[in-house]
Amino acid sequence: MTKALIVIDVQNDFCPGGALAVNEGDQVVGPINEMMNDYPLRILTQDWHPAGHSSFASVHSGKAAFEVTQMPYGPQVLWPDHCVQGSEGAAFHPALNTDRAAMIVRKGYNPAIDSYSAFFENDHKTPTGLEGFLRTKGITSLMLAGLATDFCVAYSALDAAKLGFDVTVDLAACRAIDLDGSLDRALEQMRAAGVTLKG
Ligand code: VGL
Ligand code: ZN
Repeated sequence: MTKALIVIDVQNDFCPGGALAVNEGDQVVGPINEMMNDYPLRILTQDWHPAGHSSFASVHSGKAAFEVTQMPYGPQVLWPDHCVQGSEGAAFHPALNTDRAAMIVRKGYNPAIDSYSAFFENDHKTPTGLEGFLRTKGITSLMLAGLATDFCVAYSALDAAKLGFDVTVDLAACRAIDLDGSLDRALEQMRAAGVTLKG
């Protein structure tokens, strides 16, 4: 078994003071830096939207942040503007150890489609390329941590399980947005998909 650590979206905008702050989001940095010692291969993901991205409430007239709208690929939560390419908010948390990463997967750069998962855009079809990277490296087992438990971490874990990887999410190294019960739903979906929930 060859294992890899996938660190999801530990970026300033998801930490306290950021544009889409997750409660205690910065608390994941310490545990994640520690976990890096236990995995020979480490991958970071970075939410990376162009200005005016279609997931931003600001581009949908009459819609407020955290409302849901219909997109061609299904329902989409509308977010405050966040993780705009090159902005300080899109940068990794300054205390995250990024030096040890083998790969950084950027996602959400297609203006028309959001991308929560590290593997596929929200159409569930367009690949990011991460699967190919992991397979060519012989990786079969994944540990996931980061932000946010109920969106990007959960979507990544569910796709990884569907692709046949052995998947664990370390909940002590994750924090959630928790919108209208989204955390409980995500935990239930991950359990049902055979994802191991640790902590
Ligand atoms: C995320 C909402 C919008 C996440 C990213 O990283 O969980 N959530 N973009
Ligand atoms: Zn985003």
